Amino acid sequence: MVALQKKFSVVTIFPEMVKNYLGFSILKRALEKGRISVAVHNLRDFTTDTHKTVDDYPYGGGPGMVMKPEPFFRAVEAIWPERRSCRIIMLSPRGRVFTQNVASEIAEDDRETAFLCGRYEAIDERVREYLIDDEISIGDYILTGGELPALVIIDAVSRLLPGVLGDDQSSEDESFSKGLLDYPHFTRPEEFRNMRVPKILLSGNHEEIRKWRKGESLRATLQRRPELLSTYKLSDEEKSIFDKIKEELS
Ligand code: 4FN
Repeated sequence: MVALQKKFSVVTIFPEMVKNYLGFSILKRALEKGRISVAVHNLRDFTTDTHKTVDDYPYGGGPGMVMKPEPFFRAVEAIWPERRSCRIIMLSPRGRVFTQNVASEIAEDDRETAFLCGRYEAIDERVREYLIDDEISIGDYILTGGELPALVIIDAVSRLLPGVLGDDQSSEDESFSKGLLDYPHFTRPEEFRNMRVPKILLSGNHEEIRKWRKGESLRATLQRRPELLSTYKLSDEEKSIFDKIKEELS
């Protein structure tokens, strides 16, 4: 039997931060089953001075420290001497924004996926210019480092790989993987503090439930994230459900 493994690596000055997150739940299981592997490398192992220096003052002045280029170059050259076998991603607020489509693109890439994580104020520009294949941002906010973004991407990509999710947690069925927000979900009890579960969900009429959920997905998307609808291709059935929803709301 052949089970494919997706290889990730992370280069960071805080390897324990990354390893700890991977020790729980679905990613822990994926690692145990060998569906993914994550090699975490300490950037300080690739310094050459006795103090293991990874940062220095910015040329031109200004606040904060800049990560030196040498440790990143030495790490990449030592870990991936055969550069073509690896997709090196720099996590950075200047990168293209991470979406489900980017997650699929990485999941379908047969190469090992490596992440370079920054800390302090910035990474020396020569790393971006000469060392990386891809530059990705997880969104527009200020962070203290690239470790959480690397974990976000490992998480989103891993759950797309065959055998990582159980049969009852398929990655395809969820509305968002098709580009819409989710419909409302309910579980027992049927009545909780005077709040009832929508009657349709108790009816056992699977066709009506499917249509209700489609309508609720479209309603939530229209009200909360209308920009998602501009890239979503509505089927004929969805168009007619959507027209009714818009009429209700107007
Ligand atoms: N962030 C902004 C503008 C200028 C700087 C930052 C910022 C961590 C090393 C980068 C941030 C956000 C999403 C990596 C932010 C990401 C990072 C990310 C990141 C320390 C230098 C820094 C305009 C976005 C608010 C710090 C905007 N996805 N600098 O956060 O690494 O991957």
